[in-house]
This record gives sequence, C-alpha cells and structure tokens, in this order.
Amino acid sequence: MDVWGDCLTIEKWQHFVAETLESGNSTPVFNINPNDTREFDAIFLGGGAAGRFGAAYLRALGGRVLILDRWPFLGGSCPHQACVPHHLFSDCAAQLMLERTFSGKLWFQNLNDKIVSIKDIVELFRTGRTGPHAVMNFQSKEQLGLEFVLNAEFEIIDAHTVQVGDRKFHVKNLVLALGAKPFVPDIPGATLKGVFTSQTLVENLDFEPGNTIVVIGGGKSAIEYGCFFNATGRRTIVVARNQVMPMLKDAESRAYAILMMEEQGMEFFENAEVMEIQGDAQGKVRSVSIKTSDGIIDIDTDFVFMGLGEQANSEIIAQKLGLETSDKGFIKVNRHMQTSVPHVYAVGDVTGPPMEMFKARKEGVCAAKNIMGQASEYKTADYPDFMHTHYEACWLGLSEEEARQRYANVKIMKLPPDNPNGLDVGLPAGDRMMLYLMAKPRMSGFQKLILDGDTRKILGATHIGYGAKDGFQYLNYLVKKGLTIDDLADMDELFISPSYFIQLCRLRAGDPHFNDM
Ligand code: COM
Repeated sequence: MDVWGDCLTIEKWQHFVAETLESGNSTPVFNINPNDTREFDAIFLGGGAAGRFGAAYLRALGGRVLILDRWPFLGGSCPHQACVPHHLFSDCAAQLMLERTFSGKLWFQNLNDKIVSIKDIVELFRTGRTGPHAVMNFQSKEQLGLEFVLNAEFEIIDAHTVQVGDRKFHVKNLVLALGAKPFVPDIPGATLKGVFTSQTLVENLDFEPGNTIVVIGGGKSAIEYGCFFNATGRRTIVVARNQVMPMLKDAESRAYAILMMEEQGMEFFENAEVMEIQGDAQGKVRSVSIKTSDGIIDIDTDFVFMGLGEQANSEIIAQKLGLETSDKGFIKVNRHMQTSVPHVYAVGDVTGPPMEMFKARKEGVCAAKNIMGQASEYKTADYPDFMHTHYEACWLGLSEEEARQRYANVKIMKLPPDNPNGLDVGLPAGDRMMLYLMAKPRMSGFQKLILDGDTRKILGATHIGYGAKDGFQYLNYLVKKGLTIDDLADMDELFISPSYFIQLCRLRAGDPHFNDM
C-alpha cells in the first residue's frame, strides 16, 4: 500500500491501525516521496520515541531520512505497551488511593473491602490506544513530512543496505532504534498462565485476577504496577532480590515513599527471591514459593507480575553487523550514539537503561545531529527522573547523602519540617492534595531541596506528591546552569504550587549564612 500523496486523517489512521492489529494484515505501508532522488542520510530501524524524534530532527536539519517499523503505527512501545498504559494504571492508583482514603465519607462511595476490575482497565486501554497511534502517524506524515514504511519486516543486508520485501534501500548511516522487551527470568513456572510482564499484561490478560498478586522485582515497573494492583484492592506482595526503589537515592524521600506504600497495605520482601511458581492441572498459576531471610514462604495466587527490567531487541542485527554488545545484549554506544561499527548508530532502549522515553528521544536527536555534522553528546546521568508509587516521585541532581560526601556545607530545606509529630503536618500539599492536607496530613507528600551553603547553588531536589514533574523538567535545566537560592527566591510563584521551593528560598534568601529549614 502506497500512501504518499494521500492525506490520511487521524480517524482514517485510527481505523487502519485498529483493523491491521485485529486482522494481522501484513501488507507494508509505504510513505516514500517518489520525487526525491537524494540518497537517505539515515534510516532509523524502529519508529518509537528514539526513531521518530531522531528522524524528525534529522529532516529538520535538511537531511533525508526514512523510518522502518514492524508495527502499523509510529511511536513504538510507548503508546502500545509501555509508558502510556503505565501512566493510565498509575493514574488509577492515585485516584483509587484517594477514593479508599475517603471511602464512605463526603461524596465518596464506600470502597471498603471492594476489589475493582483490572481486566476492565486493561480492556479500556486496549480499545483506547489506537487513538494515540493514529495521532503519531498523522503528525509524522502530515505535519513533520517524514518518510516511512510501516507494518514491515526488514532485513539488514549490510551497514548501508536494508531490504523490505523486494525493495532495497541504500543509506549513508543506519540508526538502530530497535527497542527492548521485558526480561523473563528462568524461574520454574515462568511460562504458566497467569504470569505477566508489562507487555503481556496489556496484550493477553483475559481473566480477572484473584485477590492476591505477587510482584517480582523492586525497580520502576515492579513498584509502578505493584501500586496499581494494590490500589485495586488486592493484597500485593513485592519480592525484590535487593532493596526496593534503589533509584530514588535520597534516603529520607525513599523512606517516605515506602512508608506510604506500606500504609496502603503493600507488603515487601527485600533480599528475597521467588524460587518457583506452581501451577494447577490446567497450567494456571496456583502459588508462589519465596525464599526470604526467615525461610521459604508459600503464597496462594493466580497472578504473578514480573517487573525485572528489559532485554534488548538486538540479537540478530548485532550479530549480522558485528556490533559490540553488553552481556545483556544492549548495543554499546559512545556519547555520540555511535556503535563499534562506522556509520551505525544506536538509540533508545536498545542501548540499555534507563528505559525511558525522555532518554530515547534525546538519544535519537543526538544521533541525528551527529549524522548531520553537528557534534553532539548525550549523558544520561544529567537527566531528572521520576517514578510512580500511588504518588508521583520526582528527583534531580544529588541526594542529600551524595551532597554531604562532596560538599562541606550542605543545607536542606524540606516539607514537612522536622518536628515532634513527624509527618503529621499537612505540608507540602498543593493541587490534588488538599483533601489529604485537611483529613490525613501525613499523606500530603514530602519534598526536599539540597543546597550548597557556600556557593548557594541548588545541588538536588526530590518531591513525592503530585504535579511536580512539570516543574522538575525546567528546574533541572536551571540547576545544571548553576541556579542559586537567590535565583529561586526571585522567581514568580503560583500559589499553591506543589513544590514550595520558591517560597522556601524566598524566606531564607536574604540571609548571607542561611540555615536549614
Ligand atoms: C509517545 C511516542 S507515546 S513518541 O515519543 O512521540 O514517538
């Protein structure tokens, strides 16, 4: 099917994507400009966040670029199986925590002892996801003018040649944006019905899970999906080989996040391991054996979620091109996104963690710039980050512990302040937190700003609550440029903002030797 020259509306794309996914139709969709005779500067293999943003940037710089993708839509796993469903589930977790906290009070329905359907939410997502898919295709074709081939299997012939069916494409540079898939460990019982990853949950769930769920892993997806399962009213047991949420390095912020999860009924086994998942005669999960420091524990359940990180979709291609990879199959790149083979770049999840869209998009753009002769580097350590519990946890820069190791005069500003009643103070709060502030003050969040008392510079920040993610995107940029307490104090605040950093800094900024607060 050739769509170049046709203006496909969002509705038409939505219909096409839904029908193609449903029918399994494998006809490729070619959107290639027949009048452009230039050689491609790059082919992006994979049109997810890394491929789409890299391609758009490369074209904006005047280059010619083609995207090839096996799915009938652009945007990759993000809108299909990863970030978008995770945000839907995390939104549900936040909403349900509010509803359960106020169950039977004010205008809230009585949710005591009620379990809500996971299957219904998954089905809602499956039906709704073709909307974002259609927007990606429309935006890429009509607004960004990108050339692409979708719904296509491709074969790499060499570093300058790719084949789709009987069509060969010659290219100056290849950019591998092949993505990754959830890692499934070799645990006995891992293939039983009822064992899910983030990917198979949205594709395959066809029964309503019972009232106990075992989550394996302690990182982002284990916690994010675990909190959702818990919020639906199910007993949720998280089994982590090491500690949970290690990426949130500030100890006090992490402790608050974990305490709030525990107060929602989450159960954690740290330094523990799932030994075996037992099945019944129909091949369905029946129970799980967990090795803990107190011995083996057996939990009856019909639903196990694996949140153990990802593995690269790299094997065949890495072998074919002779690329260097890590022991987990991630393609090794330098800071310019160049692989070990000249003219071959790799971007996004296929280069390894963090499996985040913001990292994928920036890597894609970094590769595009380098291909077009603009020297560019990307270092993931400089990015702010976030994850969901029932709340949204954001962080940037150094943790308090890291700051104290590097600086002699660290100052802290935090809410709630240290006080005899501990957390039972309705601060920081902010929008979406005001009911907690009045009725359950300890649930109104936690935040911390970490400063160097000598240079007055901001070193790091954390926030557990809602609504700070937006602010942290801009704050991180300014912190990297040397933002001080005085700069922050001089900014214009919008009351009530979820992170009170401007207010706190303004209260202290006049003091040449400001103290903690
Ligand atoms: C977002 C996908 S869901 S992309 O990064 O815009 O391509």
